[in-house]
Amino acid sequence: MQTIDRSKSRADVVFKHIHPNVDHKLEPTSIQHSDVKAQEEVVTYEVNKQVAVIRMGSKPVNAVSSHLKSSIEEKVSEANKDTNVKAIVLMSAIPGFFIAGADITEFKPKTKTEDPTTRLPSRLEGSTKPIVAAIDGFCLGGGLETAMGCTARVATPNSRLGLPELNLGIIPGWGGTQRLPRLIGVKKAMELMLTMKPISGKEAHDLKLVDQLCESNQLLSTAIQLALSIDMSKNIKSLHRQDRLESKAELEQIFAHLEKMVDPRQPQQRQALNAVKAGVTRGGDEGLVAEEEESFNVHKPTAKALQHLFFAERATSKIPNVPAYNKKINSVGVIGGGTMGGGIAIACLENGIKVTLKEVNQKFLDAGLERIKNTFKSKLERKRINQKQFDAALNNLTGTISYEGFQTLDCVIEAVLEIVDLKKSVFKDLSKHCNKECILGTNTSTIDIESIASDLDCRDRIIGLHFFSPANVMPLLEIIRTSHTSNEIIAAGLQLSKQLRKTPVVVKNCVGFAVNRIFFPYGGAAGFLVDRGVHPYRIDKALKNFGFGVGPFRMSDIVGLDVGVMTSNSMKGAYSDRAYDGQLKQIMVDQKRLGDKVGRGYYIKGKPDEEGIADLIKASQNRANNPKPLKNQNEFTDADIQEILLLPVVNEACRVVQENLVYRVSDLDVASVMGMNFPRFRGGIVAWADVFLGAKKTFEKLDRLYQETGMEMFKPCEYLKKCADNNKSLESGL
Ligand code: T1G
Repeated sequence: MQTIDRSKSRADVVFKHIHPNVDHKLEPTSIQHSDVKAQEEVVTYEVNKQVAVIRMGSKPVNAVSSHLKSSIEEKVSEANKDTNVKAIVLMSAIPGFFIAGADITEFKPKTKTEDPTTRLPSRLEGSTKPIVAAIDGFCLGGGLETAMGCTARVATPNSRLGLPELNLGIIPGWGGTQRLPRLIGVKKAMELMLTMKPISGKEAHDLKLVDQLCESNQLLSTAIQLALSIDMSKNIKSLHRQDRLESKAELEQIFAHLEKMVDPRQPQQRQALNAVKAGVTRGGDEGLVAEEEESFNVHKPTAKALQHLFFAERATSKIPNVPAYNKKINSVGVIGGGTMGGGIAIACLENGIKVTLKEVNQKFLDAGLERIKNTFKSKLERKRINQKQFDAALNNLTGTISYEGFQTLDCVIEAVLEIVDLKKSVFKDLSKHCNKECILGTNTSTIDIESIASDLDCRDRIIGLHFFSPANVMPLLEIIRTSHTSNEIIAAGLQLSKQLRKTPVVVKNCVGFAVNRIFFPYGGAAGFLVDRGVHPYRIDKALKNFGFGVGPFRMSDIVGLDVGVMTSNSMKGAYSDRAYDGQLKQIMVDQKRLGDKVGRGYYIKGKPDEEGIADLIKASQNRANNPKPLKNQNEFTDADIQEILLLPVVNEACRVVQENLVYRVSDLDVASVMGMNFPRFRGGIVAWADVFLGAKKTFEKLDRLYQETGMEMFKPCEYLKKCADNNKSLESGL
């Protein structure tokens, strides 16, 4: 397996932080990571109209490393001593970024609490001369905390300000839990922290977080003017303001509501709330100490998992030997106007790409076009888009029942029925009607892509572009390369995913690709448990409690049980040894319980139907080959059920690694989170096993299940065994 050389990358530092005992010397590749030199921090100092202008230029995003922190502090101290200087402006030299936060690559588990007054924002707040933060672009986490330590803030309307720390499993640790509530009130401050979504400069100004708004080209002059107008004798520090906090009665209500809102599975949420409460009741100074204590006690596995995912998401598009793709994809042909084709067309249109929709006849074409138009109409009605965006999208849409115009297309994506011969004939046509550079994509989810193109001379341009339903919503794009797909076409696929604002995961051709392949034992294990006497609703509840939006049976209803039977048959065909041949799904289909599309599946319109499915479950149990009950199944905890369903998925993910089908193990974490809604706060399927169980325990648990059941899906694969035997993490890519 090719793996990225992490020796110079920021991901390396984080990886070592996540897996301190893992020696992970990996094969060198041609990937160019931003190297250490590119991270060198440049902080400049100049005096302009008696104002010291301090500019931060630490590429790529002004993440505050310990070095950048001390450089800023040095310059502020210089300005305070400089008798020619009356005030200070802190701004960025990097377009688009004020500060993206503390440097995550420097995070390491704390061994003791630190003095919170040594943090950058407190240092700035201690300046005797006024400091104005001039913000143009991202101002996140430690960046916003730094800006709040300044005496005042100027921002451009489109800047993005927020405290996304909870998304990394930590809490704002540089006074954010203290200063933000005092600047905008507890209610709004907690909302910003819990949603983790940044707000615009304009919204920040409306909330009085920002004192003045101006355009980019006025930023410096506006900041200088504001800085010179501040009278420090009248200034109240953000940490000590009282005037914007809600009344005592309001606060009681707000806190009571927030108590119910925080997710116990994500302890960082409660910890942020604790720190805010402490500050509001005991004052900002004591609040800083409380924040430091809460920061020190964050749940380390959750923080590790989330920080791992942050870098994993950014690594998926780095594929060795893939050249830069300098063109834009302007036009896409979509073959087939059904659910998937329609969704793909919408995704393209939403991102300014022209779409030619092709169908077999006028009736189907009209229906397909109508569905797409209706989606945009509904978006317009719900004010998700404006009239201009609506017109632009529909002007970019054309339909055809021939291949006329296909010569000029940049890319074609086939989304016809899952019938091999039909797909083959489509690609034969495409090889004739498209130009020699056109990307030829198939959205198949079950058919071997090699076989579709086996006798064509355009095999190097054929690629799998596997969207997840609804294609215009789900954030993952699986890019499948066959043994013939060229690196140029992989680059084009990555470019398409970027234009569609999706996260790509590149995977080599195999049945099920990454997501369906690794998750096929999930459904199998669920069916197996039902046949051993565990109720589907009990299983759904356990998986919901784990963090999935819905459990496997409710998911089956949403996807459609007939679709589920088709997919599991194709997986069973390819991986029969590890499949569970349960009958429940087929029995449901035979009873026309196809799921939400007919209003009846395991649930009726989403509501439990215990009585309705009782006989069907019995029928399935009677047909099962080995109805031996599992030990202690009446006492099964949520964790038992979760492990029985998810450990075989970890096992299959390890097989995918063993078979060298992905470029790095963490790609499977991203695929599981983005393609299957695996809970992000568990870090992804492999990281979950690594961080929360460890390879050895994962091996032991699977092996015990294998011994108990004799089912191959539980038999630990070679890769997993090797990691456990060698005391390596599953992410190590051994
Ligand atoms: N530290 C280190 N590296 C970072 C970084 C950070 N905070 N933010 C981004 N990078 C790297 C990233 O890995 C990538 O590297 C490159 O910059 C470009 O990023 C004290 C303790 C700002 C919205 O959570 O959300 O402050 O892959 O590809 O799409 O309480 O980056 O090129 O090698 O994502 O334009 C809180 C994290 C930190 C913000 C830009 N801050 N960053 O998105 O580019 S904790 C965050 C982002 C904190 C305080 C606590 C996004 C972005 P490479 P990119 P982008």
